Amino acid sequence: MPRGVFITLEGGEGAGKTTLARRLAEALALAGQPVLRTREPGGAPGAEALRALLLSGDVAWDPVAEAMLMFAARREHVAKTIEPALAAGAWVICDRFADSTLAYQCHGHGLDPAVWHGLYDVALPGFEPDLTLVLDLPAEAGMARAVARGAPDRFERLGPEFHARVREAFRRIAEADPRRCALLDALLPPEPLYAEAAKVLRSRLGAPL
Ligand code: T5A
Repeated sequence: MPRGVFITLEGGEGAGKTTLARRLAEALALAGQPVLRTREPGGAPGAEALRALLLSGDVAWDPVAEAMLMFAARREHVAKTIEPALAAGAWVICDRFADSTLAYQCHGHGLDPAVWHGLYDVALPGFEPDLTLVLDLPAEAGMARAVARGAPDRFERLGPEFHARVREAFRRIAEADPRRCALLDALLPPEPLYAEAAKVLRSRLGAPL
């Protein structure tokens, strides 16, 4: 059984990761490829429990503690969900992964990137995505989508400068690792954005799309 492929989708709030992940998973499944769609934080029972703690908004986490919890959830997710699926030959499409911790906790909230590197080495030694699609969207467009969905609260709580820093961080992550990452214009409507993503999956991974 050939090992599966691990694809992550990254980007700011409302960039369209969930919409694109769903579309890619449907297309791969239609082509006969076993596929698993999952998300972070979460994706395994323990990791979902940590997601509730992290995103409930009741605790103003210390940045190091928050990053540790993100990586604890991630380790649980990889061990219980992602690795078994890859071993069974599935293609795994994951909505956010470790780049989100670098962009949000480090570049957004000011955590020292050395902490991120240290936690990564402990939690996921030698493990990384085969491909990361980085959805690039101006912060104002993300805000407009949040308003259109009637849920601007979290977006507004963090502020426009925070989202601008996160966007810049994702752009730099993609630029620094072009072998793993592809930067996509998330201003594109859903179907053209899917077409761009499918092109990347075909050319880099031989996807049957
Ligand atoms: N977080 C997460 C950290 O701080 N550190 C970490 O390490 C991790 C893993 C996750 C939160 O946790 C933080 C980041 C986040 O703040 P979440 O609820 O999972 O929270 O939030 P997001 O991942 O940001 O999910 P969103 O739903 O906000 O955004 P998506 O998934 O990027 O966007 P999507 O597909 O839901 O679409 C949003 C809206 O835009 C429309 C959709 O219809 C929807 O209304 N849309 C488009 N409109 C126009 N063109 C397109 N191409 C569109 N695609 C979607």
